[in-house]
Amino acid sequence: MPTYKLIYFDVTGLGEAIRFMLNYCGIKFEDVRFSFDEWSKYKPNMPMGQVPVLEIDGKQYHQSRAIGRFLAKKANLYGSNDFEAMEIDATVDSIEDIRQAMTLHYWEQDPAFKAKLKDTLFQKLPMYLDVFEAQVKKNGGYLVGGKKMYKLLYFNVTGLGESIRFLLNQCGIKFEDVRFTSDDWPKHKPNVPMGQVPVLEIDGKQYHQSRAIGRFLAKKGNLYGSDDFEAMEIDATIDSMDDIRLALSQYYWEKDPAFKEKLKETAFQKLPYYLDKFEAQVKKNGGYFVGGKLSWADLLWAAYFDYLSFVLGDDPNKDHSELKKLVEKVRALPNIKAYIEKRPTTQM
Ligand SMILES: N[C@@H](CCC(=O)N[C@@H](CS)C(=O)NCC(=O)O)C(=O)O
Repeated sequence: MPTYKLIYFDVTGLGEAIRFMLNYCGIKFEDVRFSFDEWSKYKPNMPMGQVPVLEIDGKQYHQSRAIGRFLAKKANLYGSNDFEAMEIDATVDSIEDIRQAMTLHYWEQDPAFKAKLKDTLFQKLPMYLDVFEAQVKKNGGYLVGGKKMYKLLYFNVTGLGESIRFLLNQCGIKFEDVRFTSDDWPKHKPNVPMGQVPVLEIDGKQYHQSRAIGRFLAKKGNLYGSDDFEAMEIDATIDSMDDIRLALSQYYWEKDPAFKEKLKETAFQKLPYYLDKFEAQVKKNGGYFVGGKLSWADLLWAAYFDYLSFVLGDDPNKDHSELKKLVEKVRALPNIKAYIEKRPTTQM
């Protein structure tokens, strides 16, 4: 885990947005604050003799907006595409223009010049506020991009839908959790892309395939690793989890007794091998499946817990202490815990 240190005065000013973003990203950081009297001690050691400065693993990064942009990308707060990113840049720059006008006026010592700066500021300010107000109104309560409407369509069970519910909750995305019974299913089947669910609707457009949806949300929630290598490891882990889920599902739902027995044999031969491999992986990665930190893979395994417990009639992780601890840890995450407490009780 990189170590972060933010160096700034003990005021809000230009440092506060960075403190907000670090907290929003869940990044632990040392919040180095000093008084104006102490500034001369720090100044010679800062890249442009100014703060805020963010130190990551001892390397210094400066310019508040460059730092902000870096963190915004990490937290998925930099729009959905290059156009939205440009709108965000423009908005941040306009906010900075008006903040600078305020700062110039406020700190000016010469009374005549201060009055002039005040005039300029108070001529500009209403226009800026009106534009920001209109922008937020137009964008459904946000400065850029607006709020998307999410709707998840799935059976009233955990199954393949549950990890998507976990991801949506973990990302703090509000969604309509549409759950239907098997009796209602024939009504829905003709209206979804491949006649299967889960389906995620975003602003009325339907997206299908649970892993495609999961990957999309994992990227949004910063749960898809730190680079392409970690993303590939997460994909491989998810695919292995799905291999074993599918083997168990095929056996469980098979009606032909002879075939069911055969499928059971195959699945139960595979299961300990998969669990041992997963256990070793979590042990090697400091209590998580990939990269020593929370990812989509951890959420998926914790979400499969209910379905696998139902199919096996037992806790799938009972003989694997690392997996057991991981599942407990994920299910204790504040957003996941709150969701589990309020979700409907289902048969599986
Ligand atoms: N590969 C698909 C599989 C989807 C799937 O098998 N969905 C099942 C529910 S878990 C379904 O829709 N069954 C009803 C049907 O096929 O009519 C995914 O991961 O989304």
